[in-house]
Amino acid sequence: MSAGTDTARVSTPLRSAQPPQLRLLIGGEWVTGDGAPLASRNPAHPEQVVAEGTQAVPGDVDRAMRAARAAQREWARTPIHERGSVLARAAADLEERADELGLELTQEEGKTLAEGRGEVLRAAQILRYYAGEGDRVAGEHFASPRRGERILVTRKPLGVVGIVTPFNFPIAIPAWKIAPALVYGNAVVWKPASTVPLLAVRLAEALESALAAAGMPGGVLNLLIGPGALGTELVRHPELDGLSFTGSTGVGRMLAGEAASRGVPFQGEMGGKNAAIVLADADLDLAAEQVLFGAFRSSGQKCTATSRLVVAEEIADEFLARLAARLDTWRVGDPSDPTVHMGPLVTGDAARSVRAAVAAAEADGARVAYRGQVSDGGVSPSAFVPATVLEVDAESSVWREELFGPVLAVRRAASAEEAFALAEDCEFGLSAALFTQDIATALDAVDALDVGILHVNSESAGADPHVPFGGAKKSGYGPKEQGGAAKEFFTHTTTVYLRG
Ligand code: UN1
Repeated sequence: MSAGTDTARVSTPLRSAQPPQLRLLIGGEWVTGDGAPLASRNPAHPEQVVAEGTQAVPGDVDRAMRAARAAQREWARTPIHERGSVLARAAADLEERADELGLELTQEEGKTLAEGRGEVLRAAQILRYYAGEGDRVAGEHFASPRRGERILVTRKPLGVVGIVTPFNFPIAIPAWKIAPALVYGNAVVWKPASTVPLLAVRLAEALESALAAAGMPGGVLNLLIGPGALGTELVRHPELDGLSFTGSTGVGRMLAGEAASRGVPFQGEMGGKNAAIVLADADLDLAAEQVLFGAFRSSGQKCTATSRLVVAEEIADEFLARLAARLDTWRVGDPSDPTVHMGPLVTGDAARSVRAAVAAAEADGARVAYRGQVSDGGVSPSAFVPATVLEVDAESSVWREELFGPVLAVRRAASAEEAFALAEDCEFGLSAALFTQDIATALDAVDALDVGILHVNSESAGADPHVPFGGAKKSGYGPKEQGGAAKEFFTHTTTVYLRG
């Protein structure tokens, strides 16, 4: 942090007359972007501007990368316990402001108040987990075949890493990338989704204030708000030492290709088309509750959301009836109303494309097993999609393509083997949920399903910070995230042959 830099918060609370102003963070300075104007809007009330400002221009990537490079060495020389303390301080800040930031998240992204506040607290929990890394991280020590020698393997940061994050967890996903990047001694240039810039500013404020309070140089964390082209600029920058991305498979593979052509390590968390498999022996009430949570919380906008259901033929009608009964009590409306279970999608455009996919599937013969309604009349309907359950065949696009909306595609299976085969009939492999009371069947599923995450008797979404997170097939590329997997990605090793 350069002397005299104002580290006070740059934005004002949401309910003031003026919406909070968006700023970029480059080299420890909060600056106005030279790019096009940007306003984030409340998808439930699109006339409400949640935050506004201007975007970064491609040249800002170079400024941010240079600032990160200049700061990285000193940051890496700082003891890991001190780096961890910076994260703990930012976590405390987020916890203190969880109500305020949770409401802003709800207003900017559209998830419910409980989900918004929960996500802020989850981001704090992730920062706290990595804050403790100083007490855990260890190298290795090997015996040497030569007398008088020991061999040590020690871990070092990659250097300057790029982080590119999606809209759907505007603060938790950035936290679970930025926290390990920082604690292992990397400097960061972060490009969040431009639909959720205010929450990005909020996380960057918390981290930058904590960095400044610890006397760290400006430039350890840089925030660039702007269009997708900034991500391309980032991956092509000669100073880049690693890139971590969450988003669509198409963009991820493009960035992975660019990174590979420059020899830059890449970590990609991409799409999902996750199946819940409900077998005949399942606890049907539990399964109905968990399938509902998995498919419809956050309006289905999670890469881990349940978007396919494979249900055993003999209980299929009964199960769909129980799911429908629960959906009848599922309130869809203004997500800032605490009695509402599901809000809008992130934008009207996102909702339009999901509605179009559902209409196309119906025209192709999909049968509507359930369609809910928007229960709250006070919202603008453009960004809303009702909870929808469709019975489909194997060719249906809603069975194959990731929609990122509250739509569940259903097929019936005659046996557990057929159910696993239907679930596997998919190009994605992020997560799956299996509902059965038979442990042997559960163990069969571990072998039969090519997924990164398998839930037995719980919903397909969710992730803990201390265990690996990531997918197979089109869902992932490169090392996984979280826990020890994050250490693998954000560090490399030096093998030291040590003779006295
Ligand atoms: C969760 O399931 O709680 O983009 C997290 C996503 C995932 C994160 C899922 N990377 O939805």
